[in-house]
Order: sequence, then C-alpha cells, then structure tokens
Amino acid sequence: MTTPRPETLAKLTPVLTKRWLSPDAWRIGTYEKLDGYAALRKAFKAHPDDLIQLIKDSGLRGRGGAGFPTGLKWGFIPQGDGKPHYLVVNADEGEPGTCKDLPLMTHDPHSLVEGVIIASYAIRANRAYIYIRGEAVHAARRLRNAVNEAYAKGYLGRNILGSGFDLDLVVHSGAGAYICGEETALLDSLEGFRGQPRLRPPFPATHGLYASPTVVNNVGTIASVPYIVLGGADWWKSMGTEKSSGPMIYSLSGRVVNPGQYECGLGITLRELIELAGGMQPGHSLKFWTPGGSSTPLLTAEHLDVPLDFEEVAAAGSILGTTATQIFSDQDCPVYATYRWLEFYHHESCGKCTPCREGNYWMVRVYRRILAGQGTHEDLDTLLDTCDNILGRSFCGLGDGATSSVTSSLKYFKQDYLDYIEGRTAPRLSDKQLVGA
Ligand code: L3W
Ligand code: SF4
Repeated sequence: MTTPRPETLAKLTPVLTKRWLSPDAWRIGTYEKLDGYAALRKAFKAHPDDLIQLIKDSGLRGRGGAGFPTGLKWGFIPQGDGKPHYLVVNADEGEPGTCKDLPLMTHDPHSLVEGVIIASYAIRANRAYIYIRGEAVHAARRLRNAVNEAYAKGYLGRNILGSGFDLDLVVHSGAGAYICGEETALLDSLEGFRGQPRLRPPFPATHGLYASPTVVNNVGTIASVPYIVLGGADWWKSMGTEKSSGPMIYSLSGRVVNPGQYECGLGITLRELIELAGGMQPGHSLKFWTPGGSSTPLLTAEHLDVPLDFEEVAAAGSILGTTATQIFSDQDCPVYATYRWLEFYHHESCGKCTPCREGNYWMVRVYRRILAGQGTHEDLDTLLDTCDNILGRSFCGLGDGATSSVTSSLKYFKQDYLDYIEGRTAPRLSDKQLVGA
C-alpha cells in the first residue's frame, strides 16, 4: 500500500460527502445541526429566476453521465404556461461500476430532499418524484424516512416555512430494469407503462411527465444545489476546471488497495486517484479502466495523466460518464470483461429497436465463441461491423454504450483477442456455454 502524498491528499474536496462519516446524519436532527436546511431558508429569500441564474453561473453540469448544463435545463421549463411542472430525480443508478448515488441517499438523504425542494421552487414545480432503483431497498427506506421527517418539520407540504410554496415529494421504487435510468423510459415507468424510451425531441423539459414540463436530474446534481446556494457560484467554480466546475464523486473499484468514493475537484487524474486509494493491489499493474462506467470506452495506462473532466476525457477518446472508474490489472482479461458487460447490455436491452436488441444478442454469441477457443479472425470484423450498425443507429444510449468496451478493447487489446483465437490463451468458457445467448 502506498501512502498518499500531502499534495495529493489536499485534492480531496469533501462537499457532497462531508456528512457521510457523521453517525446519524441521515436523521433530520443531526442534518439540521450540520447546516441542514439552511440553504432552503436562504433560497426562499431569492426569486426563483435568480436561483436558476445562480445554478447557471455555477456551471453545474449533470452528474448522471451526460454532463448537460443544469441551469440551462432548468431554464428550458416554460413559465406561465398554465401546466403543472415536475421535478424527477433519476435515482435509478444501475450502470455497472457506478455507485455514488446509493451511498449519498443512504448516508445523507436530506441533502437530496433539500435539493429537491430548492430545485422545485426554482422551476415552479409543486410535485416532485425520486425514482429509485428497485433493488436499493435500504436507500429507499432511508429516503422515505427523510421525506416523512421533512413533512413533519414543515419542509414539505403546504406553505413551506411560510414561503407560500407548496411541494409534495414521492419516493417511487422501480422494478430493477436498467433501461428505466434512461430519462424517458423512467417517465413512462413512473406513469405506469412499460419502461421504454420515448423519441426525443421533444425533450422532457417541455413534454415530460404526463406530457408536462419536467426537469429530470441525477441524484448528485440535485444534491449539489444546497451547497451552491450556501457557498455561491464562485466558491463552486473554485473547484474543478473552467468548463467542468465543482467537486465530483469518483467511485474507484477493482484492483486498488482501498476501493471507495473519493470526492475531488473535476480534473483530477487517475494517477492521483489511485494514489488516494492506496495504490494498486500488490502484484498488480494497471492494464485498462473505465473513466465513467461500462458505457464509456476503455482507457489504458497511457491515460493515467488525463484530467478527468468532461472535455479532457472526451479528447482522450472516452466519456467522463458517471466517474465510475473500474480499475483492471495485467491479471484481468479485457476480452472477458467486455463479454461480461455485453451480457449485461444484452439482458437489459428493452428490445424496442433492432440494432441494439439483435446486435447485442449476436455479439454475446461471438464473444462466447472466442472465449471458448472457437473464434475466428473474421469474428473480429463481425464485432466491429455489428458495433458500426448499433452506434448512432439505436433508439437510445443503451445501444451506443454497449459498443464502447467492444470497440475500445479491440483498439487497444486486439492481441488478447488473437491469443484466444490462435490458441495461446486457454479457453475461459466451455462448449456448453456456447449456446443460448
Ligand atoms: C432540452 C435540448 N433538454 C439535451 C437534456 C436531456 C437530458 C440531458 C442529457 O444520458 C448519458 C450518456 C452516457 N432541450 C436538450 C435537452 N437535453 N438536449 O440533457 O441528454 P443526453 O441525450 O446527452 O444524454 P442522456 O441520454 O440523458 C445518457 C451516460 O448517460 N452513461 C450512463 C449512465 C448511467 C447512469 C446510472 O446508472 N446512474 O447514470 C454512462 O456514461 O454518458 O451520455 O436530460 O433531456 N435540446
Ligand atoms: Fe431499447 Fe436498446 Fe433500443 Fe434503447 S437502444 S430503445 S434499450 S433496444
């Protein structure tokens, strides 16, 4: 294990994670003692439009993967249109490797509830929903407890803190489908339909829940709002980079000594993050990694010093995504890892469009063949051709995301594929596993 140098330790910026180690921070009394609901009182003194401007000025970008500017999204909500407005929090965290929202909701649920109230006030929504992943039973329990506590203290319901603003907040548990993390599938699911993506545009900002203007934001995005209200836009921008402002929770998993959540300004490098996590596990050296979950193209040891912000990761050929950095070593196989991710996408494909439904099905079969030692050189062309027919031709991001590890592993680790095909690597799957993808 390596001990982080003081200059690297100084890069930790606990903002959203600052209460996680306080026992009982999930209870409203403790939360209030730790500045809880102070931002809400401050927000109610401002005009809703000024709050939207504050979020614009802060440069806050969506923490769910796409990095869309939050203030801009809030500003899309038409005002004076006579329609109800909704805020929907996407808490359907399901991307492989992604695990920053669940601990936030478990350890500090009130920060999300407070963010929901401020954001709803800003966009003039009187009803908000938190759509949480079905398997996240404990986090949902904590959230529901927090919502009940907030109602009891007058932070939710009618005429909140005498402001004249009303808000009802519902915590809704999904049924465990990854596709319901896609914002329009989430809205369909919330309305009681089968969760499948809708055609965009129109975007939810104008035609969202029940065809009304709706802001859909990730947990981390909304939980950031109280801090920006209290600290101001300049303070928020003092962390991160010029175009990717603020702190970000990086989730390190895999071959590091201390996997976990490390909150640092956007733009930290993987080299520094691994140092914070105590280094690589003894006997392991970095081979490949995902900057933001399994939907983001793999990077390698040559990318250790890429600043992990939206722009620089894109320039390196990947996507910052959800900052779920999964670390693999020389003892891990990129072909097998890609196969396991593909199994996931194949299983979770909602089946609405042909490229994703059929493409992932066939790619899983090709991977099984390769991993069973029965692959051919043509299989590699078939994989690339299939990806070419999925990427940009799928109805939603799930299809595109499924191709990321295939194309990037073939780009960087073609030799690992050839080693299976040409018999230098022992098969990892048996003949029995070849059938029935
Ligand atoms: C109004 C316009 N609104 C865009 C809104 C849109 C959405 C947001 C981003 O997410 C990402 C993918 C992966 N008028 C608008 C507009 N919007 N143009 O902006 O939209 P978009 O299309 O860029 O992305 P998306 O499809 O919403 C997909 C990332 O997710 N990903 C997956 C993550 C999985 C999780 C999880 O499990 N928690 O987050 C992995 O990287 O990068 O970019 O709200 O409505 N003209
Ligand atoms: Fe469904 Fe996949 Fe098409 Fe998305 S890309 S709509 S998940 S079949």
